[in-house]
Amino acid sequence: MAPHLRVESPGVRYTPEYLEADYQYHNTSVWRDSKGTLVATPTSTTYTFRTQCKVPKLGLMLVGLGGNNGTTVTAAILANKHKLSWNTKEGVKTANYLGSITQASTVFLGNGPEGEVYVPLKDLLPMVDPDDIIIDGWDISSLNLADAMERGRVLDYNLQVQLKPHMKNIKPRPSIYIPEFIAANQADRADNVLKGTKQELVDIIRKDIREFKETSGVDKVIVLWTANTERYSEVIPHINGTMDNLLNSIKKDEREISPSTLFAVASILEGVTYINGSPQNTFVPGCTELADKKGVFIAGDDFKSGQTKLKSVLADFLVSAGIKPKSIVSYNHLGNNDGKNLSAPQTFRSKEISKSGVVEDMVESNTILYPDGVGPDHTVVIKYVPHVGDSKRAMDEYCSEIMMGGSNTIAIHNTCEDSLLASPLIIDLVVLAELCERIQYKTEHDQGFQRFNSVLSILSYLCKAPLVPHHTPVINSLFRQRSCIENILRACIGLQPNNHMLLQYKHK
Ligand code: NAI
Ligand code: DG6
Repeated sequence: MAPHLRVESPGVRYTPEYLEADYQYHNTSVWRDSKGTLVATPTSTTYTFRTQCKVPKLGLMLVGLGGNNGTTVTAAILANKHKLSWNTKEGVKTANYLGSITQASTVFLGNGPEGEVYVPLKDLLPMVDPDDIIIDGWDISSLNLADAMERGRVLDYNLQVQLKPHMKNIKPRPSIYIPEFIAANQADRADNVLKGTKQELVDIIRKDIREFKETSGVDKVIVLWTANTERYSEVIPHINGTMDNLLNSIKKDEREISPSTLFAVASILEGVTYINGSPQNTFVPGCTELADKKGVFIAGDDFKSGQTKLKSVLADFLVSAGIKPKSIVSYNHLGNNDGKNLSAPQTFRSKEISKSGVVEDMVESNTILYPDGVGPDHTVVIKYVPHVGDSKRAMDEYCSEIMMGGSNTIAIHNTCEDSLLASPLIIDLVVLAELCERIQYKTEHDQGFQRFNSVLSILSYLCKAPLVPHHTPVINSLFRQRSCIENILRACIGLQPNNHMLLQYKHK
């Protein structure tokens, strides 16, 4: 924790190694009695959270290192690390981490003589400083990172000039390339590919991870997929339905196993957290079982960075206000390589699924508006227009039914500088996933401490299609997702969630 924040409570204990906190988890159990009446019963469970305070030296291996997101997040970390500033036509710009909740957002801590006190989210618990992250990774394109940054056309020229010396010697490792899983138009950049059976490829990726860890001197590694969107893998029980079947299928060089699943398997077998920033179903059932059995974290899917992030706010606002969205049309065009790859039907379908699913939980939450559970008409359109490059244009229309037969239309134009919105999310995914690796908990019923579930649903805020453990609801509401992060971090320091009731002011 930051030196200027201390929790004084009988249930919070600071030791040189740990921050340990007792926490009363209050919940409400709801069931229906024989007459069909809903019965709500308050429950309370005592948890103890224990967080290792020593922040490790972290290595981040990006799959798709040479892409717009890969080069941009690398550039951002280096620019912040070296405290770079650069001239633009709007004046001097300075490196920052805007868009990152861990680096640029605050949380309401409590109130006192100074009134309401807000602190940086990163001050709640010891977290990795992104400036210190060492980056490596793979790409099917051999371009070094300075040239790849230039190819991406994301960052100001004067910044690129300063970064080139720091990036020109970063060369992506050769990667796994199976053309059928991405658009055919990606073939012209695939000059850096590995050859071999699927088992041999997994073994090479595992060796790469070990070699990076040894040569870089990092204490731990996280692998994150920010490579192209793949088509969905067919889930075939005897191929990928169980851990054993998946591992055997890899040994037998089965066709229906994607590069992203091979990277996930390699990472899990190396004991390193694997995060999926794209929409494809990397985590086939066998993969999630492997992660569970190995006790390795996985998270995803698909960074929630712009148009869909706004949708997860607007849909929540409308439905929770008792206003009934009847149609949502999300159109966007973009001109980067992501857009080029998404111009193929099979890869577009992966993205269409992740961009469409984000309103389902909100529709299900309100049976007054949607008694039959049928939500609004919902259409997603993505067009590839090279001219606009990484500056994605998103245009949305929300048509809703309001009181007494009225209607309301919200039309939005949202220019999303895609990689500059996704890069801070990559940082948050990695910083929070690493923090979760240092947290253990036990309840009053448990003998010993345990880690979180291998599926890190706490990272849902950062994902369009949150991966959650079995029997756990998918929450897409951005407010609820952020509250989950805040409240788990507060629990780790023995603080209750903010209830926003302001009772302390009611009796003055
Ligand atoms: P990009 O096309 O610029 O970068 C992808 C990189 O992956 C390319 O350099 C490509 O050569 C490489 N690649 C493709 N297959 C590979 C493989 N098997 N192994 C290693 N490298 C491989 O795309 P961008 O804009 O960086 O986006 C990356 C991913 O993030 C895409 O799947 C995109 O849909 C997803 N995403 C992007 C968001 C954003 O930019 N705001 C938000 C949400 C998701
Ligand atoms: C087309 O929408 C390109 C996609 O990669 C998106 O830009 C990306 O997934 C971000 O999506 P959103 O809807 O969160 O802005």
